[in-house]
Amino acid sequence: MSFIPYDLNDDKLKKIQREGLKWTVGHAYNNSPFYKKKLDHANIRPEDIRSLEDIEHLPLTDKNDLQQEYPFPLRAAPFEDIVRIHASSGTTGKRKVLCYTQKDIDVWADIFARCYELAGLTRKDRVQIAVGYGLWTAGVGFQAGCERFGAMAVPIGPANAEMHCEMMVDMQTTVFCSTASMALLMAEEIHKRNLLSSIKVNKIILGAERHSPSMRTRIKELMGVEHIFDIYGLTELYGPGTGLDCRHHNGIHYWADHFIFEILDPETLKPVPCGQQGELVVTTLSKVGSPLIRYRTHDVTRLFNQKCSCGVPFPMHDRILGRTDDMFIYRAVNIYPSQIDHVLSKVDGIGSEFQIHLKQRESGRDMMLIKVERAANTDTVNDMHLAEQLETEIRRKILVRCRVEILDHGDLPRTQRKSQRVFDHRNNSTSEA
Ligand code: DLL
Repeated sequence: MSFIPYDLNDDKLKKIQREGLKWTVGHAYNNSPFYKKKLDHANIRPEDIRSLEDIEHLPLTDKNDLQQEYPFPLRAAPFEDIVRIHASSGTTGKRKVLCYTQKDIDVWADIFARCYELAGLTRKDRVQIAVGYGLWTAGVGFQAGCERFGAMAVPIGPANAEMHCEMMVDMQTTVFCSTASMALLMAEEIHKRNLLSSIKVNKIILGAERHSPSMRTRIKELMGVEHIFDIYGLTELYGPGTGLDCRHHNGIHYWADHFIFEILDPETLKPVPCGQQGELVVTTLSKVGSPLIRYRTHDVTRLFNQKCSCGVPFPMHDRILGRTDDMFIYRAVNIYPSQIDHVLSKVDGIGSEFQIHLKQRESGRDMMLIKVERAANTDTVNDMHLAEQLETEIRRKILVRCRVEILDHGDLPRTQRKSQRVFDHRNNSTSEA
């Protein structure tokens, strides 16, 4: 049995999207006071949406809308039909709470099962789930998808490394699912404990945060796995499982029969040509509890128009390259942490972990300190040279001066959740930029 509809073609997909878009706008207009107000304000009635191109007339929705409409923003179904809520913490303000009907939960499990199928799992696989359960969508998403797919879930959550190692050996886990940070933590732990010959993990599925190629390489080396799959998702759009890269790793296939992905220029909010990077904006096609109409994810990526040789009839987007809102301004230059990461990952002799600290000198001038780990099993003799090399590269590529401090491998904290990369100590605030 396949969860991926291999007989889908472009015409069929377009038809599903057109019908789904019309349904969503009508459903939202008739059942959600929030959307009715928004659409009325934009002078749009559901019957105005006739083709896929009409999506551009629809107003955008943003995280502020969700926070202002707390506690049940976007709700478009009666409470007796809502069977669950999930929430994700906004960095500022109230949590974003999303409502799920039973149909939403079922669709989510089905599309998540497609992710496991695309990653090449079989029902004999044993899937160790190391992401959080509870209000966060992560744990329950991975688990429901696993059960729907028919593999065996080992639902541990973000427990300590000791317990994960023990269960990995005893259960003979074959697939490990976590955030990118947790995968690194576990890979290093397995290496430290010399457990490689006692474990059977052959695939890792990771997501929830941006991670660099060097981080993936390090995890692969230490865990001895052939494939690491990148899974994308966000609470507002069911949770994890909206797409995954196949074994060719050319991009993330996303389930375009359940949502439309657009890429907009974050400044002009106009669509960019296919292949150009911009902000991902999502519209759901069948979500009942909390439908999304042109919801701004603030994630930066691009859409690809080439087909993948894996034969999956779904389009692809690039890995998430960063977030429009994690940009910080340093000495009048706009910088994304991913730009720093990109420069670091081109230099030999350093590890994948880094932190960016922004401070203000007494003179009032900003300064940036980048803490980066030396590669594993390398010695300190090159530290000064490495730091100078990195400072020069950053000045050349990002056009700012900074100071680089080289730390021992393993000195930066490892987390089971998402790693914080930017520490802004200016104006006495330590915040994640
Ligand atoms: O992080 C859902 C998830 C859990 C996805 C586990 C994958 C694995 P939120 O907490 O709502 O939901 O955060 C969503 O995380 O907008 C991205 O900025 C980031 N993100 C999620 N997946 C990836 C990924 C979950 N594969 C936010 N690569 C999103 C890069 C990702 N960033």
